[in-house]
Amino acid sequence: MAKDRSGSVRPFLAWTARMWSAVALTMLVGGCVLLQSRSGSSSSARTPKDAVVRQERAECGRLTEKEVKKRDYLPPCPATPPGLHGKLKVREDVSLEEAVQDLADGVGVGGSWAPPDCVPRWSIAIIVPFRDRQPQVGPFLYHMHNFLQRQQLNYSIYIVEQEGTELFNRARLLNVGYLEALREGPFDCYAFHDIDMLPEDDRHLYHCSEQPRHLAVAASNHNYKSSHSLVYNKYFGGACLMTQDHLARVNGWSNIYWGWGGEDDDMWRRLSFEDLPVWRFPANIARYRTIKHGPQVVNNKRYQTLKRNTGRYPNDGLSTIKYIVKSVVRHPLYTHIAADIGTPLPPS
Ligand code: BGN
Repeated sequence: MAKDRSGSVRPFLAWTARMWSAVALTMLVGGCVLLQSRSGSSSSARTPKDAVVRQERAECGRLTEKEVKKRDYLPPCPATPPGLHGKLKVREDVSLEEAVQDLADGVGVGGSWAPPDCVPRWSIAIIVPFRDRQPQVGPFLYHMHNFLQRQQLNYSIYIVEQEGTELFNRARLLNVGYLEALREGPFDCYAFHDIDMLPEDDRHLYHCSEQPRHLAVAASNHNYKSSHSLVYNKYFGGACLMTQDHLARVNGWSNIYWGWGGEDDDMWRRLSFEDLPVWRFPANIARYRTIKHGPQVVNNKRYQTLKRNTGRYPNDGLSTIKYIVKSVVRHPLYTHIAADIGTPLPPS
């Protein structure tokens, strides 16, 4: 699927056409407030879900065919975005209201955006697993919208919240976010992004390539020690980028890690089994400020579970996840998906 667009892999015209259908689609889907309840597993509910999406598009569409055509005349965005700042200030004190006031005018309802004056090189879905972190929503959205817009990306932000009181299952939420975003895409690139990770340099370009990419190389919670050497080289947590093709090959994320830790190591293993080496930007650019938060409940079984991953991933992931989408609400700066993602299996 998505090839590196900086190369000459694809004929320019085909690329332009595909990119614009993605832009148009994102804008059409992003244009309304939607509250609904539907159930689904990744495989069984395909047809009814697609029918719902088609209906939403019909009801919420804002761009006329003529308007979409007009955008065909725009030039492609430059390979190096012209408005980058380099090192960024991170503001942890922005309220959601302030972020909305500052940014909502230019952003499509549901948190979608595309540069108005050029054809973006990449479309990207930002998928954020979430529970009990309300104070971090404002700083995250404020920072990320500014950051992604300066990179001239076509993006949509999805915050996926776990319903109920079970232990947090980050990886299931990532699978849900991916499958739901895919229905509105496809996007060239999927970012799996913790809400407390704020990039500190906008030369850290969010784009995909043939290899999966780890983003959160050096973070303040690890005193900016690079994961190449000082944290541990197989670190894949915090924030990463993958394509639809990568996700299909590894069957997405494991569903069986309840509580903190291990699910990112499991993904690393999946990628190694598929001979997909991970790449990273240098640590002086791939830097993140981590917003402080309370303690998390650790998954004490994570080492055990991880050891059992000796290739079991075809039977644990996107193909097997069962979940119920409780609501999808298009807020001014993000789409909120609330999901029932089930419970852990009782110990056998
Ligand atoms: C690791 C965790 C990761 C987590 C990072 C954050 C484990 C499993 C045993 C290897 N992994 O230790 O899940 O993202 O810390 O620093 O605990």
